[in-house]
Amino acid sequence: MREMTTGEYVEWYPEGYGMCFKVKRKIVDYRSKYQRIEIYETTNFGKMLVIDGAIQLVEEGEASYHEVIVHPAMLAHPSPERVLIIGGGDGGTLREVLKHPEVKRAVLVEIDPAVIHLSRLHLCIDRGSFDDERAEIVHDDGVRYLKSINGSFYDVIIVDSTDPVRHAKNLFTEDFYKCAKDVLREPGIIVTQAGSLYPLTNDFINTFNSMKAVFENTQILLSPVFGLASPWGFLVGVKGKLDFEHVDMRRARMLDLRFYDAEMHKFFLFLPKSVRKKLDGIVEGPP
Ligand code: AG3
Repeated sequence: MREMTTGEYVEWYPEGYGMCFKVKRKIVDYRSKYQRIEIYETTNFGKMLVIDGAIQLVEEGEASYHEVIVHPAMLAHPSPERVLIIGGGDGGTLREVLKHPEVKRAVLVEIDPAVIHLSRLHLCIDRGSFDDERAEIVHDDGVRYLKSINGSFYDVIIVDSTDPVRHAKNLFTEDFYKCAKDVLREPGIIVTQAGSLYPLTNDFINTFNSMKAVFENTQILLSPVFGLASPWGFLVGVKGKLDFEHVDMRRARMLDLRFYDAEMHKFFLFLPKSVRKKLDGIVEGPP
């Protein structure tokens, strides 16, 4: 259940808690073929993108999401030349991926052209990345796209989707992870947003189990994302051998970042005790 009262935007999470912002005005309210897309101007944190009632990003806080979904995985890979982004129509993930000089090609598969169009028009997120010559935009369903790829092509796959409902549901399944593993070269790495860690929902646990059934090394990353129910969880799956815990921070220092550095990398890998306890036997937590 989500509601809007004058001057406030409230997102209620299904478990009965919420996230709210004071808003000055609504800039966009558009029903595309796939979903309802809204953009608001908040009083203090820039513009906010909302899809089907779920807050996707707030301009002033988006680095705490985009830098985390991108850089740990990109830096764990020795040469991330070919990157696939599924979802990510606002362009934030693409922007961060293209900061890496190793990238030769970044393909963004977004099912809904309206998200890209409205984000480019109203948000200050992509900062020109859609026009980068290394970027290619495809409008397709993520699973269908993966099944259309012949052989192993990508080094890194980043799933920057909405919550696991409706058309995004099949991006969180074992079948999806099998297809993803097939298109990854070795070593390869996949990262997906997976939902809030408080409370730890069955959706989160199911996604973790689906990924773990396919990728021999599966890890949870968390970040205090501003605008989402913090701490937000991300899952990482590794094909072949990559040291995800000790990444090359010299490469990170060359990037122009606001949120991510060596200290934060360590922080992302620590899970709260209660979460570890709940996942006991499923997840190897840090000591
Ligand atoms: N994508 C996923 C955020 C999930 C939001 N869920 C919620 N608010 N219930 C963010 C898109 C940023 N590129």
